[in-house]
Amino acid sequence: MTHTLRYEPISSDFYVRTRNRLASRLPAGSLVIVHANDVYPTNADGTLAHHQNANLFYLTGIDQEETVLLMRILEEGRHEDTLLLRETNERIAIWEGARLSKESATKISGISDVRWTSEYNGLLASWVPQAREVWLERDNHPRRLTYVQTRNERMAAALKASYPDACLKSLYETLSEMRLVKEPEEIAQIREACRITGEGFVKVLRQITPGMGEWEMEALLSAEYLRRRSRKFSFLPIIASGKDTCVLHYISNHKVCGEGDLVLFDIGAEYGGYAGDMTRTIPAGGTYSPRQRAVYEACLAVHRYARSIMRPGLDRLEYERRVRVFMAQQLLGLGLITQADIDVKPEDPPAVRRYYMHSTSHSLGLDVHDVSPVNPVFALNQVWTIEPGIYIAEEGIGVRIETDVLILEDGTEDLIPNAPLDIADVEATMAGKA
Ligand SMILES: [Mn+2]
Repeated sequence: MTHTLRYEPISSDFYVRTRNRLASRLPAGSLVIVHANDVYPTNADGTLAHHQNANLFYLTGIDQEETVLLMRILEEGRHEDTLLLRETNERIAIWEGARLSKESATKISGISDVRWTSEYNGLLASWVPQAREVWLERDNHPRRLTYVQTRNERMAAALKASYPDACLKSLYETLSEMRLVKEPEEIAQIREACRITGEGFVKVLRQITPGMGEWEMEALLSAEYLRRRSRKFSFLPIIASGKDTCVLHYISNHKVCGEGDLVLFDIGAEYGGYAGDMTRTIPAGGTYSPRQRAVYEACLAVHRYARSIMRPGLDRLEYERRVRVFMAQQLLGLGLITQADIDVKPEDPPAVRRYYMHSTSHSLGLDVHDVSPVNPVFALNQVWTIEPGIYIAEEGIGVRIETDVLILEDGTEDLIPNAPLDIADVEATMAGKA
């Protein structure tokens, strides 16, 4: 069988169920409008690669620019869905390759009413005035960039101008709640993204030697990911040696690593639109120094503690607080903070943030930092990262250890079990003994 996509797509049943669930959460008389993300220009006639709007992909499985989903919610959650596609023609086929036909779009999404985007304005003219509420895709993430107007925001503004009486609502909260809990089909995709992420890393780990460029390690990883049918890194990879292990979002990957350096890899492969996300911190020369070993062991103890308390029913902010309390003891043991620092506020010592300035866990899914409510309660079938770090800038030692876990009834499953975690396993892998 020939693949039409690089990845194995989720079956249309999933997208049908997802739209049913969304419809059941919205009042009758609602109109839902979700657009694809824009293709962003660079310079001259250049563009960035298209990156699909995660909510459109979540509701349709369609990974093509200029796509629009319209849903009309009738009584008792019944709904009529329409998919609008960029009309394909011979010229587009010659220059860019075939675009989706109406039939193939139906097969992917389970939506039978597929039309070309030329019908869009006519449909809006008849459906918007009838709708009691118009629900739009808005990115309300507190840390989103706001200096670029997204396609969804631009269309929202145009809609407001054309239909000033329409009651516009945001889908953000509802879709964030839905996406926090993963369906079995999504877990399978994330599992594959994580498998690729870990397997590719282990292959590369065996080839690292002092004198290698961070960019060379990035090239090796990219090859391992792409040959496993990932389309790209799920985020810009951080491959930081020496003092840059303490730079949280170092992405230039331009240095040569030295004999005694640690190298921090914060990397992930995407698969079928879903993200993997892992961090390992390894000794370039194959053996940790005594101080590097002590910091690594402390970070690993926090990692294990965090994993041991993550379970259904615990809310995220309380979890993060407990991890910081545990971290305080490790920082004390390393001589980085004092008992007096802890005594200032034992239930959440502020001194911890001197060496550990980010949070331990974020939800993972279609987005690397997946959308979720502000303080979610951990529950079955959520996927979270666990990524404590200790950053000692004055010593040039930064260690972060991250894996992705699926929340089970009474604990968690590590989705990247094959990447070495213990010092002995890291060193044995690098020595070619594991
Ligand atoms: Mn992460």
